[in-house]
Amino acid sequence: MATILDAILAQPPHATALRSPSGETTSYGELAQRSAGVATVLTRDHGVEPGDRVAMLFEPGPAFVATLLGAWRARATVLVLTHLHPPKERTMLVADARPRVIVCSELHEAAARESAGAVPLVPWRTVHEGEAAGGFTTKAMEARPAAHERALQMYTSGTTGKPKGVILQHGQLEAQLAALAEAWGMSSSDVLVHALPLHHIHGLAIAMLNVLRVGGVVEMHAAFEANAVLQACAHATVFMGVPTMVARLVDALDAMTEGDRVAASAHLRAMRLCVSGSAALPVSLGNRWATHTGAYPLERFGMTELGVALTNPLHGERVPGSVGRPLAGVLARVVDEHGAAAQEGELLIGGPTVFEGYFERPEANAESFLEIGGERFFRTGDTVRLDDAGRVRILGRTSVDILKSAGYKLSAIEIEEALRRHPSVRDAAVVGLPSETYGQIVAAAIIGAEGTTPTAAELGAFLEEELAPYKLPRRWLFVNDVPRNALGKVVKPELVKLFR
Ligand code: MLC
Ligand code: AMP
Repeated sequence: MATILDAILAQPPHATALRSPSGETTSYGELAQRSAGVATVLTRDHGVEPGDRVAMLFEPGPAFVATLLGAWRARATVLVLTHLHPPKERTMLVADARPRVIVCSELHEAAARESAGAVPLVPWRTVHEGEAAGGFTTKAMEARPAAHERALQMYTSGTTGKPKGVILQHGQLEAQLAALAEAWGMSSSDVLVHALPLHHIHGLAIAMLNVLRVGGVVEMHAAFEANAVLQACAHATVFMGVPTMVARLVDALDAMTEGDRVAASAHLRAMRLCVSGSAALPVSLGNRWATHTGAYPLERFGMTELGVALTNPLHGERVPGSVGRPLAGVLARVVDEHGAAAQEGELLIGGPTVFEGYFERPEANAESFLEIGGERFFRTGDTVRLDDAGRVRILGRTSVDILKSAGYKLSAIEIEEALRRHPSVRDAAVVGLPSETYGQIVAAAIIGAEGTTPTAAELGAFLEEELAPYKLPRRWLFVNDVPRNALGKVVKPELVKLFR
């Protein structure tokens, strides 16, 4: 089986792979050349062996992609770090993954150094110097990972305080992207406007690698900015985003002058595909988008552990509020609490797109998989309803401790544990409040330690050092106690009501 790396290296060398918003381009040939340099430096100068993990910290752009491909040419597993994390969070991921090296851009060298501990740093400029020094080794030019080798280790929040490393093998990634390419008609004529973060599967694989795999062009934005994205849509065929981005784009369209709006709408109508995923798309928002663009967004369901599993059709009826049907090769089952087939219950996914397992988490792995009819199924933790036509509607999560805010999956437990580390906090309970724009907004109820009067500003400033900005509570409540059941466990649905 060919891998995503084989597919990208097989593209015509002169074809454009990447474009910046200001129009600088990088060809597939340049990516091939640069990635061979990265592989040479990693294997020859830093002793990277097949199966090692390689971490990377870059801004979006050609060096990011060349490093990813170069690490794969060295047959390493890639862990993408982000500047959005505070040093503590990055350090925790590095400690968990124990990479052989961290490759970093000049911009993020100081941040990478701060999180590296004893792990050697490979600054991007030394990759240039190393390339120039010795030329490419045959090993770096010719080595290719096999389907069963590990491609990515991506971190996702769970129902424990610590994020888990999701291991995706090359074959699993290829199965995900091949099924997507077929369902969404991806081709080398596609030009993607890309403004998603790259440390999650949506931005990294579902959007960027999906287009590079078929030889299309990815226009990489450093961050999401609604007007810049709308402008870029004038010369693109595809946009993929989370519902919060769809909301920001629609707000920006509404705020335009009539003339600008007519022009922007015309560009959006000319695009062949706009995808919304990572969280539920409110139907009212999908309809606002359709009014401006002439088409309801194509909504699909995915997970770090699976890539995209279910999708509405490219052509044919897109049912608002539904995430559609399984992609080709994806096995979907719905089971009740006893594991029996049901119309409503937990969604299970099996087949070749399902990840290998969580990195060094035997307990989580034992709990997460079920065997049905000799097939391995992953328990998604999503409660769904199946309609008579085989379409799936997502009803919510099986655990109240998993939140989705702006498309990011968050663990209430992780945020509570961080809050409890503050000396003025005796206890904390975190819930998600419903929001049209963000899906859920993080809210924290705080029980202060004896003799203290913690404030939102003080706790917010403390948490900024502990957690990524998108995990920080936006609403606070200072209370003597929170609703609890007879066993003393917090009753979170009751707590949500206190924030109204
Ligand atoms: C931002 N704001 C929020 C918020 N995020 N308010 C409440 N809740 C949140 N989560 C507010 C800020 O307080 C600020 O308000 C304003 O929005 C701008 O803040 P920002 O920090 O500049 O936000 P921005 O960078 O614009 O972030 C929004 C975003 C970002 C949508 C671009 O959240 C994002 O990139 N999300 C994508 C996450 C993602 O890729 N998930 C995929 C996971 S994989 P004020 O008042 O100060 O202006 C997965 C699998 C699958 O799920 O299926 O795809
Ligand atoms: P993550 O762990 O960040 O990959 O998030 C995966 C989770 O995002 C899924 O388990 C769902 O809860 C949620 N999700 C993804 N796409 C959708 C969607 N279209 N509708 C509702 N929830 C979604």
